[in-house]
Amino acid sequence: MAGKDSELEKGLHAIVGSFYKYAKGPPGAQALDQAAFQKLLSNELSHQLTEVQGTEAGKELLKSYADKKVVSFEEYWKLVPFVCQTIRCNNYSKAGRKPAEMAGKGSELEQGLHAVVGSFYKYAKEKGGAQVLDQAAFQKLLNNELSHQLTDVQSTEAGKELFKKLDTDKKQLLSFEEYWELVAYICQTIQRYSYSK
Ligand SMILES: [Ca+2]
Repeated sequence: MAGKDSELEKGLHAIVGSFYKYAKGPPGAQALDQAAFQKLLSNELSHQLTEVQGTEAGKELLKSYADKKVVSFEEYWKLVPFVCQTIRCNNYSKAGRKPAEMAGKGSELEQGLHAVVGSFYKYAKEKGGAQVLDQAAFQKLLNNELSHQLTDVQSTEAGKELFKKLDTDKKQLLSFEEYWELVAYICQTIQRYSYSK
């Protein structure tokens, strides 16, 4: 598959990679201690999580996500949707800022998170008061944004199968939450193949 990775593909790699950039420990059990977690917040999330840039606030945030004193990948993964939720509220709700205001700003991780959220809204249409993807829009997203990452679902038939799998409420439409399952699946795959050895 020729060509460069899409913003979405780069973003998915940045989300996984940003954890491993700061994590320490034996392969398969890397985690962020408090200092590493604080570095990640300060270096990679300074535009997005402005209120946790102080050490005390960072410590509180760590406590709310970490089971022990360190943040595992699984726990980091719970923080990611929280940040995406703030992006959705700030940039894609009717009262929110325009997405363009963030363009070009931020770390690779922040731009990646914006790409993950923005890619959904790029193809979504409003139906019944919510933004959703129908099958045709989803196929476009797969073909235009995920052609390097999901090579096996580039045909319409395979895309339809994936759509069915993700459409858990069987309404023939994908909500952001259903799209999120795909994001999680791709990030797990990236983690397994690129970082678990
Ligand atoms: Ca659905």
